Amino acid sequence: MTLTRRSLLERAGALSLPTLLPAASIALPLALATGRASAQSAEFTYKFANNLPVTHPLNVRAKDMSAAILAETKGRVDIQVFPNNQLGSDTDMLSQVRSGGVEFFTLSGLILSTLVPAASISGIGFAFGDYDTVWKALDGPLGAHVRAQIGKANLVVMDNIWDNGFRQITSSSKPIVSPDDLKGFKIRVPVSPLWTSMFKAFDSSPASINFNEVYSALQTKVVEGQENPLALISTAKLYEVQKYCSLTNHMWDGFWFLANKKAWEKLPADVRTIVAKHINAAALLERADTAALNASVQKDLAAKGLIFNQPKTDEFRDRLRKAGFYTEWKGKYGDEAWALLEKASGKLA
Ligand code: X2X
Repeated sequence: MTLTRRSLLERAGALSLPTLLPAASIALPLALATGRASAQSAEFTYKFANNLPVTHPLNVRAKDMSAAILAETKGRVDIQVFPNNQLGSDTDMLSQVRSGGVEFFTLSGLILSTLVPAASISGIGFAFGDYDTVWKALDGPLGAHVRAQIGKANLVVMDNIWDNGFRQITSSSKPIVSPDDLKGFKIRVPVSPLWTSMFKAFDSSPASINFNEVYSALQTKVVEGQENPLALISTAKLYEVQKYCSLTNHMWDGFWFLANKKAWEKLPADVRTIVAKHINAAALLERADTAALNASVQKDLAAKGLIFNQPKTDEFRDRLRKAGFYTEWKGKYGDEAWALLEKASGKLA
């Protein structure tokens, strides 16, 4: 039983290691193979942990980024990438980046909102219709507002947010065609008050589950469905345990690149400049890769058996409005932050 579950999870790249294991004891054998001499000799050997499969554009670009940083710092900074929740769930990794157990971590603003409430604002349902609007807001005043709040929580955040994408709803039980199909629907959501609130507004039964447990939760039918961008439904092989995919585009999601403050400040100023430059440049490349993958992978997923439908997304947005979702969250973020959002999104509440 244990072995079967374990092997299935490993296949999905969803294996979570016991979180009680000290990170250091599992760090070396699991480090993403970088194809270069690991820098025993580096002055600063830092860990970058994340929740995504090794084949996701974020990890592909992170690997190149790490090599570029090692080269330009002349071997002084070695950033070892730990993909796929190898160092724990998002909840664990958030603790670790705060304590210094890992030096770098990418996290959805919505999950970060458990620490920095303002950070979930970019995930408000149907706020952004396209990527141009997303980047204008997140590279502009809305992003600056969120980054300032993250800074107040004693974390360092890089300027450019990385892309996860526009999220779609998958299901093993039935296609989601109209908002009524979400009534009572058992759906996994990431650990975040905004996500839970949004699906409660649809009268669903949302369950907060970290990403490292999603494949098995779907497989064992603890939940009927989940929602994620196509790039992740593909790279995390969620199509193996889901039948339907509804192109709701109900929200955009991205990852802030966080650093432990002490570890960051330990780097000499000129080294920090080099490291930040490469991280931010990699973010822009990753955005392009992820958008391209999200746009192109549907055919491949359909060939693997996922059945797609295109619902009328306005109906879903109207349902949120009627449920008072936008008014409630406007109240939580405050008028000033909400105005920054609506400047990009147009009127929501
Ligand atoms: O947990 C998820 O669903 C994921 C991978 O999309 C996030 O990190 C929010």
